[in-house]
Amino acid sequence: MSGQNSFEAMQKIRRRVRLCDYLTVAQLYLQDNYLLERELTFDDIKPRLLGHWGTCHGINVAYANLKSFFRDDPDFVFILGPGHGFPALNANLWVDGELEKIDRSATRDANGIAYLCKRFSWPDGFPSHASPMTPGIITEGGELGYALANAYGLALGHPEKTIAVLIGDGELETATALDSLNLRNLLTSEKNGRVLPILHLNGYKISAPSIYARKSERELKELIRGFGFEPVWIRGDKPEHFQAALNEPHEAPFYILETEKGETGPNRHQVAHQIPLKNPKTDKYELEELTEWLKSYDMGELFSRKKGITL
Ligand SMILES: Cc1ncc(C[n+]2csc(CCOP(=O)(O)OP(=O)(O)O)c2C)c(N)n1
Repeated sequence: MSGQNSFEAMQKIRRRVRLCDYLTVAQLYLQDNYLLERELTFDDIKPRLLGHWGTCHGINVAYANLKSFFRDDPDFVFILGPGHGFPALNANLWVDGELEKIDRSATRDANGIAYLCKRFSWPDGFPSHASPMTPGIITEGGELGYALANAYGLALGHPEKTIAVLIGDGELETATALDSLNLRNLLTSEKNGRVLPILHLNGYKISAPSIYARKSERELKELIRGFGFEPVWIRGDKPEHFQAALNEPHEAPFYILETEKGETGPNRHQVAHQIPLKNPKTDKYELEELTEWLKSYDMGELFSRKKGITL
């Protein structure tokens, strides 16, 4: 159950994040030509763009790093607070074959990619937020605040479990999430599992500055210490930093994953909470930007019709 710090392991995490970032963008925008096998046209773009991009890269980073570190632990659980980042979660579940287990059309091949992308935010398809249709989801992911409480609930009486929980910095402004930090005091017994909170400090709640991102590093760390945790800062999306943080021995760690909202996407000067390019169906410059954005992940190196996924 320990992390593998080899160069290959880090490359694998990076490649998985790139693959899931690509699939996230493809779900948000594409209704055809999912692998960019010909030039992207207006017809390839969905008529109604509905979903959340801003939080997704951070989710993909957290998922890939945790998956790599806890890969041998059958009792490891990941809880996602920002359920609006559903295309990222769905991409990861598709990559792992979890989606296919409950939905036979979600095969890990080109047909499955078409199915995943076309049906995201589509009538009778996947909703735009995590929902009980999603493997492993027990509550609707549209309402922020309950992730940490759910994590402690799951840990109760389950000493074998390790539960990592990603909490948005906007989410931590809800009374429910903030007060759930006190639950640590109730679960110190060895009869319970371990909860690993990860604050996703991407700076914004929708597109306004989050309170926690405007505190100084020292003030935020003091706040976290006040709840009895040891703050462990993870700067940026480099797997080396994430894996090093997971490898540090701490009694009660509270990870702070600092990313830039909308990272790896366009329009980085604006805060891209939902759809960063709004008109690629009608604006040829935006279509070009979307093409460049999708190409930046070099999907051809990560997936081919013949070989499938190569991580
Ligand atoms: C209880 C609740 N209040 C408000 C909302 C509306 N809402 C959706 S996303 C969001 C911002 C979330 O910010 P954050 O937790 O920082 O996530 P991220 O920035 O990573 O998207 C808000 C306020 C909600 N979903 N649930």
